[in-house]
Amino acid sequence: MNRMEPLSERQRLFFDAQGYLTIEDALDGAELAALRRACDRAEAAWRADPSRPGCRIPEFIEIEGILEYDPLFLELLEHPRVFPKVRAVLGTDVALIDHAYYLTPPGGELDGSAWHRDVRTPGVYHPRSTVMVRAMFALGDVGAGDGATLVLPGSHRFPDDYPLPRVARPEDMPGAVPLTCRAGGAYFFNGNLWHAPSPNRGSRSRRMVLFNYGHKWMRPWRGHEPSPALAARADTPMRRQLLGLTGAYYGTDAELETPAPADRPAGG
Ligand SMILES: O=C(O)CCC(=O)C(=O)O
Repeated sequence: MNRMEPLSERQRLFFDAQGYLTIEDALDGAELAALRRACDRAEAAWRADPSRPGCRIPEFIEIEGILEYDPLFLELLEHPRVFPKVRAVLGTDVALIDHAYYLTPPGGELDGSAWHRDVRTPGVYHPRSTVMVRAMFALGDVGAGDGATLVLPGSHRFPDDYPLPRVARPEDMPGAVPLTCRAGGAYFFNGNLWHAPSPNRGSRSRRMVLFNYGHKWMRPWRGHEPSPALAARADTPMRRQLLGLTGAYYGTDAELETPAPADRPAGG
C-alpha cells in the first residue's frame, strides 16, 4: 500500500493564508524518470496526430487530456504525497475538472492580461469555499525566469470585483511570487487565487503535468470527459469518482486509501 501523506497543520495554515502550497521532491527519482518517459511518449503521439486536442502555438504547447495517453498518469492523479493534501483542502467529494501536459518553450512573450483566476461562479457566492485546486508537477527544474507560475499570495480571498493593478508584463504585478521548484517537485493552488504563466527566458522548455481538481457535482471542462478506454481503467471507487463516473450528489464518497497496482490481489 502506498503511504498517503496527510496535510500537516502547518501546511493547512499556509494554504489557507496564502492560497498555495509547494511540495518539494513530491516524486522520487524513479517516479520522475517514469513520468518523463510517459510524457515523451504522449508528446510524440500528440505531435504525430494534429487532430489530437490541445494548443499548438510556438510559445505554448498544451497536450490536453493527458490521462488518455498512459496509465501512469492515473497513478499520478492520486499521488500519495500530493493527492491527500488536495483532498484535504477540497473535501471528500473531490473530482477532476481538467488535465494536461504543458510545455512552455523559451522565447515567448506574455502581457499583463495573463493574470486570471480559474473559478467563475457568477450565480453563487463562495467566498470561503475552495471550489477548485490546480496541482502541477515539474518534470525539470523551474527557476524564476524559466516560465514559473506566478501567484499573488492571499488573493484567493479578494472579492470578485477587486481592482487588480494593470501591468504590462505578468512579472510586473506587485507582490507576485514565482512558484519555483526542482524537478520532481509539485505545487497546488486555490482556483480563486490570482495567477499567471510567465515567459520562459531560460534555454529549455518548461514541462509540467497538471490536474485541476474540483467537486463531483461540477462538470469536467469541455473535452475532458473520459473516453470509453479511460473509463474502463477506472477500476477503483476513487478513480470512478475522480473521473466523474459516480453520482454527482448522492452516494458515499470514495475512501482515500487506494492500493497501488502492485498491491492489488491478482485479478482484483
Ligand atoms: O502555466 C502556468 O504556469 C499557469 C497555468 C495557468 O494559469 C492555467 O492553466 O490556468
